[in-house]
Amino acid sequence: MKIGIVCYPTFGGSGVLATELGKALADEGHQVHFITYQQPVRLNVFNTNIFYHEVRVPTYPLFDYPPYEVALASTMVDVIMNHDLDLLHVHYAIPHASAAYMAKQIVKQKTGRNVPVITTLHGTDITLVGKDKTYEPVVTFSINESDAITAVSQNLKDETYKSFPIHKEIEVIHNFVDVGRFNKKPIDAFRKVIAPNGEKILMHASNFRKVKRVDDVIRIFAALRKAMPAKLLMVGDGPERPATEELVRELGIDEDVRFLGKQEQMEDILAVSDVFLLPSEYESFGLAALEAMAARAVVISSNAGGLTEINVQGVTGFMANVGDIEAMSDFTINLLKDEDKLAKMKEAAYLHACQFDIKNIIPLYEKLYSRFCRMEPCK
Ligand code: GMT
Repeated sequence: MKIGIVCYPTFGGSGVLATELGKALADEGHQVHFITYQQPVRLNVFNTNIFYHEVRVPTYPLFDYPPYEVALASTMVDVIMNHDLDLLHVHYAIPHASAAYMAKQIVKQKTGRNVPVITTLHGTDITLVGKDKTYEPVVTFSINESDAITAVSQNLKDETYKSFPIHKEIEVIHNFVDVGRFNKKPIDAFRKVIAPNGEKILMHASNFRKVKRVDDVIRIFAALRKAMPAKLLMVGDGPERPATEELVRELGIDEDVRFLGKQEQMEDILAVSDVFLLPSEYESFGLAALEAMAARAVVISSNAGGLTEINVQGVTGFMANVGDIEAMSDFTINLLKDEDKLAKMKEAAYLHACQFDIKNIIPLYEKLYSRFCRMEPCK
């Protein structure tokens, strides 16, 4: 099939998922056209089935806010018509679902063709931004007008029905991970630099937004440091980073915490990590935690949103209520003091992540697409 994929090209989970999906579909022989304002960060391969179309947003002195959605819809029209796309798959409702609706109507008027639009809901497009009154009517309309809607977890599906008058079926297709990529041997030299005395290594990765509760990560680690030597790797960047770095200095643990900024080689960093901390206020799914599990890191997280659909209490990790720093610290300390338990849980995390392997999830998307195939054979 010829599939158009629209996503945010940045480090966020929705962009990562959409890019990995497109790459896997291209490997399966589909022609994949990415339509984004920038080359997606994980689109770092050469594949003759992959095409990238940049959305250019010309500016004009009159525009305080350049009309990105109009430029995006126009680029979609151009790509659909010139590359004869079979369908559009948009990731993150705002503004991708409404731009897709507009593009669909334009193509219909010009050619009579009804191009199917599939919208995948990822999380904050529903739970934070989408609910805002400023966006809600357009979000509701464009979700309802999509030909198929998927959500990355059961929790997100439930949240969507709770918050928006959606009258269509939302299908749950869980996020996935390429287990083969993350199941890597640790690079000894890297481990030695980070933890020269064999200290345990903890890690957190996010966009450092309030919803991630990054200060809880630091406080959990500070409690652990009182009990035993350890190191913490903080991966990613975002608005909360300066305050987090300040907290680390205030708590006197700056010798043991490294801020690595945005990183592409997540598999190498995860491979040396024993524990992954994700105490978020909300996660529709928690793709970063799943990638950590595939790399054999035990996940200590909150029990918010879809995290309970991937982290298994006492088996692959441990979960506590949002903000319960004490419970998350106690578990971390007990775990890291017990080598046998740590080894068992690391293996269990890996085995559980295998259920979400890319090989199991891609066919679900292909099955969904095949419902919209035109008369010619698919692929
Ligand atoms: O976590 C973020 O703030 C980024 C956001 C995104 O859209 O890139 O992530 C959301 O989508 C991911 C991929 O489906 C999910 O794994 C994250 O849990 C979800 N984030 C939230 O719900 C806060």
